[in-house]
Amino acid sequence: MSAQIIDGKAIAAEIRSELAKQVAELAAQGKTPGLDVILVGEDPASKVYVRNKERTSKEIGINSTVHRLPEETTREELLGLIEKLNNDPTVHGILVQLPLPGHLDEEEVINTISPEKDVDGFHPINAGKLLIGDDDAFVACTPAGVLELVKRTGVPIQGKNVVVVGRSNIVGKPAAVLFLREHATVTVCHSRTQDLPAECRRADILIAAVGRPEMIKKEWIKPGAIVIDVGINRVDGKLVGDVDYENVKEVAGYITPVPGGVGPMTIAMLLRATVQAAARS
Ligand code: NAP
Ligand code: LUD
Repeated sequence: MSAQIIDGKAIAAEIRSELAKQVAELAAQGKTPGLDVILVGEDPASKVYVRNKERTSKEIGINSTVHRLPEETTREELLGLIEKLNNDPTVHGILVQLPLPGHLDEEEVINTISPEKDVDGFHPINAGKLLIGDDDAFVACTPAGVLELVKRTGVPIQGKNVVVVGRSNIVGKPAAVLFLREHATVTVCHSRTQDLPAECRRADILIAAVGRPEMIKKEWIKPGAIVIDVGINRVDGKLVGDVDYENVKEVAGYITPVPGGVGPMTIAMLLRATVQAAARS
C-alpha cells in the first residue's frame, strides 16, 4: 500500500479563496489588509519566496508592498524603515525575509517589528504567547501550515506521538509547542539525539525540519504514520525534502511532497495572519 499524498498546493489554494472573501469584507469596511515585505540583498531562494508572497497577496486583494533593499543596506536604514511601517496605519503586517546579510543582526531587526504587526510570529512577545497558550499570538507560518495539513487529514492528534526533527526558532520549536497545545505527546530531536531512527519509529506524526536532503529513511517510519516534510534542499538544481520520499511513501499513511507540500502552506498562513491583523485593527 502506498501513502495518501497530502496536496499542500491545493489546500493552500482553498485557504486563499476563503481568505479572499474575508479580504473583500474588510475592504468594504475601509480596512483593506496591508502587508509590507522587506527583502535585503539578492539571495535567490528568498527572491522566489518573496515574489510568491507578493503575487498571492495581490491575488486575494491584500495591499502588498515589497521593499527591495540593496545588500549593503545599513542597520539604521533597515530599522528606520521598520519604524516607519510600525507607525503607518495602512500597514497591518510587516515581514523581514530571512536570512539577512551577515552585517545585520536578525534578533535586533525582529525585536524592532511591532508585535501587533509581526505576522511571521517571530517577535519574542508572540513566541512567548504561543508558549504560554495565549490565543492572540501570531504563530510562525510554517508550523501553522504543518498543523493545518495534519488537521485536514482528519486523523485525531490528541494523545498521539508527534516527533519533530529539528529545533530551530522558526520551525522545530514552535511546531513542538503547537502540537503540545493539540494534546499530542511531543518529542523534539536534534543533532545530539542519540538514536534518531528509534525516536522516529515511535512517531504517529513525524515532522522533518532539518535541512538535510532525504535523510529520513523508510526503515525509520511506523507503518501508517503521517509524515510532514518541511525540508527544502536544492540538489543538482532540483528541490528535495528531508525525507526519502520515494521509499518512505511505501510505508507511511500520509505524506507531503516537496515541492507542493509545506511551502505553499507557509504563504497561505502568512496571508491568514495578515487578514487577522487587519480585522483586529
Ligand atoms: P535550521 O535552523 O538549520 O535547523 C535545523 C535543525 O536540524 C537544528 O535543530 C539541528 O540540530 C537539526 N539537525 C541538523 N542535522 C541533524 C542531524 N543529522 N540529525 C538530527 N537533527 C539534525 O533549519 P530550519 O530553519 O528549521 O529549516 C529546516 C529545513 O526546513 C530547511 O531545509 C529549510 O530550508 C526548510 N524550511 C522550509 C520552510 C517551508 O516553508 N517549507 C520554512 C522554513 C524552513 P541542532 O539544533 O542540534 O543544530
Ligand atoms: N523568513 C520565511 N525565510 C525562509 N515553496 C519562507 C518559504 C515559500 N521572515 C521570514 O517564507 O516565512 C518566512 N518568514 N520562510 N519560506 C522559508 C522561510 C523566511 C519556503 C518555501 C516556499 C516560503 C515555497 O513556496 C514551494 C514549494 O515548496 O512548493 C517551492 C518554491 C520554489 O522554490 O520553487
